Amino acid sequence: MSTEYGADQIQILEGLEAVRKRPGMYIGSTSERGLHHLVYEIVDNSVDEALAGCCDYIEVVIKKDNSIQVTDNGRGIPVGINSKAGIPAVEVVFTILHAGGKFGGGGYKVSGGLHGVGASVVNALSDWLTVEIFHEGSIYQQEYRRGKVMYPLKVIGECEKEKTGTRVCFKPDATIFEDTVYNYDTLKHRLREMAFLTKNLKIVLIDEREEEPRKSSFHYKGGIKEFVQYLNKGKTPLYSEVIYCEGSRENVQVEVAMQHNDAYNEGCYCFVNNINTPDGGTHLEGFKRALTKTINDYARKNKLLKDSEPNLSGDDIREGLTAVISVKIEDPQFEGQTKQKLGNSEARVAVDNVVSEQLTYYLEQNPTEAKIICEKSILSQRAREAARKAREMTRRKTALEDMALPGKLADCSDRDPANCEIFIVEGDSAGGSAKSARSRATQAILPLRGKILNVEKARMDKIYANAEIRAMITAFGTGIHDDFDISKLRYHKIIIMTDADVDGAHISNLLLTFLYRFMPDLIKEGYVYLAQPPLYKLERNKKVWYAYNDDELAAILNEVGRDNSNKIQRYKGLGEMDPEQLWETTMDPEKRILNRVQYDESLASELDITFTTLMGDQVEPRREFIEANARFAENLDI
Ligand code: TSJ
Repeated sequence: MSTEYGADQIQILEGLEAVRKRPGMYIGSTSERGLHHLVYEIVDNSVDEALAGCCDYIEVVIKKDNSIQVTDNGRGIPVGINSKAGIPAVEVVFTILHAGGKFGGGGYKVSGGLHGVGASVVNALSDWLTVEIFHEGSIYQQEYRRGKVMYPLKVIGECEKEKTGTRVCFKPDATIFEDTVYNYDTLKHRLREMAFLTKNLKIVLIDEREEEPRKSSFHYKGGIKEFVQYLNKGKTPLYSEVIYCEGSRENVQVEVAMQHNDAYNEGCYCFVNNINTPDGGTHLEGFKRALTKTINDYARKNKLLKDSEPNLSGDDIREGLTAVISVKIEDPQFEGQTKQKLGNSEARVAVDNVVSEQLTYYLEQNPTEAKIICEKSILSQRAREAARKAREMTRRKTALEDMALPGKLADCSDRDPANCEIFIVEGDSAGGSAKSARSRATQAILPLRGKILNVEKARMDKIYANAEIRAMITAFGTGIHDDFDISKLRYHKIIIMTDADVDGAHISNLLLTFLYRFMPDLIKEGYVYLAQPPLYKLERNKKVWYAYNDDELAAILNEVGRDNSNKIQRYKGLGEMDPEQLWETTMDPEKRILNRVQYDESLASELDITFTTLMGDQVEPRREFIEANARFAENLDI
């Protein structure tokens, strides 16, 4: 190392050394999540340049060795000497902790979100990093290893004077991260989100690891308006235009886009400085308050709601609503256990003001849409009232009959939920086989008849009245929605067992939709599984093999040899197996394969799309889903 380093440089190294010692403090974790966070941290800087109006193109490349290259066409990180540090501004950016943007021309970042710690942290956690700046006809370059400067900033070539921008390449340090393989879909999801949130910015993602490079390109002229259309894909909007409000109050920039569809669930997605806040916070509160008050005021003023009728509740108005709320704020405060909830009270006021003012104007200008929204809300209010009555009846009943379990349930005898599992089985005949095959102490069987109610297409009152749904609710023991209590769960494994064909996949997805909407915690806490019945049985000389997919069958055939004494049976459904086979292949905890259903918070908006795509009226997207559905489940040999 150079001996010419002064006190300043030593301090710098200590700063970055601290990052390497406790990476979790700076990027949350060193798991896959932290690894991807490095990319977002760099791209955020280019997005800030776009927000400043100085950049409209960002390219992210995953290189063959899992290093990352980010290029933008912004002004280029300043290369002039920073007077305070006595080194080029770009070197400050990469070597001084928390330098994020507070150098040079001023008036820079709004960002600095959850872990908005900047480029120096990425540098500290990279095996190597290089930066190239295109500025006034010259290409500047500097390189670092594990945060340490390799040589002073130098000019390595010339470029056209008009070409400006920044390119950063880095390779995450394999001694710090548990895994250094990038996931294309994870990056794709987040970059798409960033493109929606920054209108007119084009973001391109390229994966060079495969022979045939993959490429995704995101460019949305309509910004979050297009985000709402994307989220409503596969649903039927109640009016054609997305409603859009935009404005600035108390130093908070507010953007809201929304549109109702004919389904019954609400989806409000909130962002602060382009970062998702799944737990909501003050911006969401401001939005809800404004929406509820504005719609009620309009409905009363226009006699759509009679004086004798009660106000519409927020839930009524948000039934079937898809909304994106995006605020940009100087100093965001994050609260709650996972720091995913916005705390700044000025955001509440700002969103409330902007939405109240512009939505009132919109309703006055668009009476047809206004009427549709009010009427949908009134219908919801009536259905909610009917559902409340129905629910009270179920409650009273259960209190009286002491949790009367459904008649079709073959319960297990063990009373410790941790030992118990329940199989939700499609059809009475498979249910019968499962009942005789099961291990009675710990395995319960609940057969469901034929078609399961699609909860995306039904209102509360109908859902509560549905026999299959009531059977599941009482069997699980937890209650639903506000009454949900996971400590009352009667089985720690809820196993969906359906035929290994398209109909079976459809039924399991109807069941997953129900669980996702009514008992999401069961999925979040990992209690829900998909059974995996075999597709083939192979017999030869009284010996039997089972194959769970085509590759396995091929492998078995290779091993035992392909000749005429092989008897291959393709199972079309669970009903074709006798109880013994069903036990051996699908239910025996010692031998079976279970797939745990995944719930990824950061994918909530995507999940929503996938579920509705499947459940919606359009047949094409549904088929696509069934084929792609594997990504919900992770293979577990338990
Ligand atoms: F994170 C990072 F620093 F490594 C990084 C920054 C990475 C990438 C890919 C791009 C950038 C970046 C920074 N792109 N554009 C900028 N812009 C500035 O730093 C900049 C340029 C000019 C002025 C000015 O006031 O003239 C101010 C700033 C902040």
